Amino acid sequence: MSKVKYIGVFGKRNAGKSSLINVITGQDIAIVSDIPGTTTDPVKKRMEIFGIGPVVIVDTAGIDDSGKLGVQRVSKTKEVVAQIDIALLIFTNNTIDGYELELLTLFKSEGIPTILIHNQSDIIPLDPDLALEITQKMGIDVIEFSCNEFDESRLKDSITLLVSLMIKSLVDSPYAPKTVFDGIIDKGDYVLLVCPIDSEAPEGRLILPQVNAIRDILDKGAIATVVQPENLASMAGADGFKKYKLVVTDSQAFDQVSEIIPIDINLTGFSILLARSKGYFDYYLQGTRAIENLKEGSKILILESCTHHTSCDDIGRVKIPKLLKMETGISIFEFTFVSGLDPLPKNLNEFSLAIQCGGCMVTNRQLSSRIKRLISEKIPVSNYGMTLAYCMGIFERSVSLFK
Ligand SMILES: Nc1nc2c(ncn2[C@@H]2O[C@H](COP(=O)(O)OP(=O)(O)OP(=O)(O)O)[C@@H](O)[C@H]2O)c(=O)[nH]1
Ligand SMILES: [Mg+2]
Repeated sequence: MSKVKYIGVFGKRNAGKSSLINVITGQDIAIVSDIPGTTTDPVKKRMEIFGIGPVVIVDTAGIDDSGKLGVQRVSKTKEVVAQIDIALLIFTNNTIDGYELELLTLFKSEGIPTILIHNQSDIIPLDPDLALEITQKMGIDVIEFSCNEFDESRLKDSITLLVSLMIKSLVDSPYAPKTVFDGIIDKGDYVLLVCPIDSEAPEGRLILPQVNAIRDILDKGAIATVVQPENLASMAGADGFKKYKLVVTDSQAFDQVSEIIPIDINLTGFSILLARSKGYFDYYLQGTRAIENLKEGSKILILESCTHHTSCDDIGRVKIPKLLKMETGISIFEFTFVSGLDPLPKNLNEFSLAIQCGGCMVTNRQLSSRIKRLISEKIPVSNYGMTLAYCMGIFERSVSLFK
């Protein structure tokens, strides 16, 4: 999965998009001129921004371009929207009209964090009342900028402010990849990982969520103990499991592990941590609680994001249907399965619940576009790990540490 962030720069012709890119990169990368329509095709530049890491900045043609070729350029500019993680929309002269509003609506519907940059403020300064109104109404930050700022330290301050807003937006983004244990463990903490090695475990290796967890524990300077469920009982020290800040188990061993690990020790599952790192976690939490509203004949959508992992296949197609029936006492549900990146069914509004797999094989963006569709249709969404935990009666326990 690519960690490079894509930053799109948009605005009318001559607003200063290419100039801004040159200023941010400190290089003469993009052609700048006072002839409107200088940039014709999206131009990508890869660079490193301190605090964000590797990024690709995409310069675009002006959104107010006209004529036959102009219309084609504008449609190319709009195609860029599907690729970006953050949008910088440049405007001047305190003017936000239909062109900017159309883009703002598009960014909003795509869930793309946006920053408005009032450029050429050396000619006409930003009206602070307008900035306040935009921020209050749309929740978007507006900054005053001038690419022609000759005072180096002032220019540097403006760029620093812009970068800090970009970092904030990326962190707030619904698909911001948090690392597995962000905000949960610190340096020196002990974490106990329960990884069953049974017929479903892949040959000679661990599965991706387990590997990611171990790596993140090491990155954070914490200490991992990795154990199979059957060795758990004999591991309890004189103080039980008190030294562990957290126990993480494969969801399938929830039952067994929750019986051994005392109730005052934090316990969660790999798939729950994975779901949290991929965004929409609160939506999954609510969605899982919708299991209690299921009725005889309710339609349930099972979303498998990979097509080849046999153990996941077994969880989605066999275990979850069986456990849901046992837990709810309802014998008839109608299950529909969607594999890989196949499109969602057309009759979405007929479903009472969707259950998404951990999504360890898809990008956050792919997962996100699917979840957003479900949200817009108001379909509750749970995931494999949370549903298994719910059916085993330990859902609230497995998510309590995130409250
Ligand atoms: N005074 C002033 N001029 C600026 C500023 N930013 C850009 N310009 C000038 O505005 C003109 C257009 O700048 P560009 O960066 O080419 O604008 P653009 O948005 O990329 O334009 P297109 O590629 O034509 O869509 C150039 O002459 C720049 O020198 C600024 O902050 N202040
Ligand atoms: Mg340009």
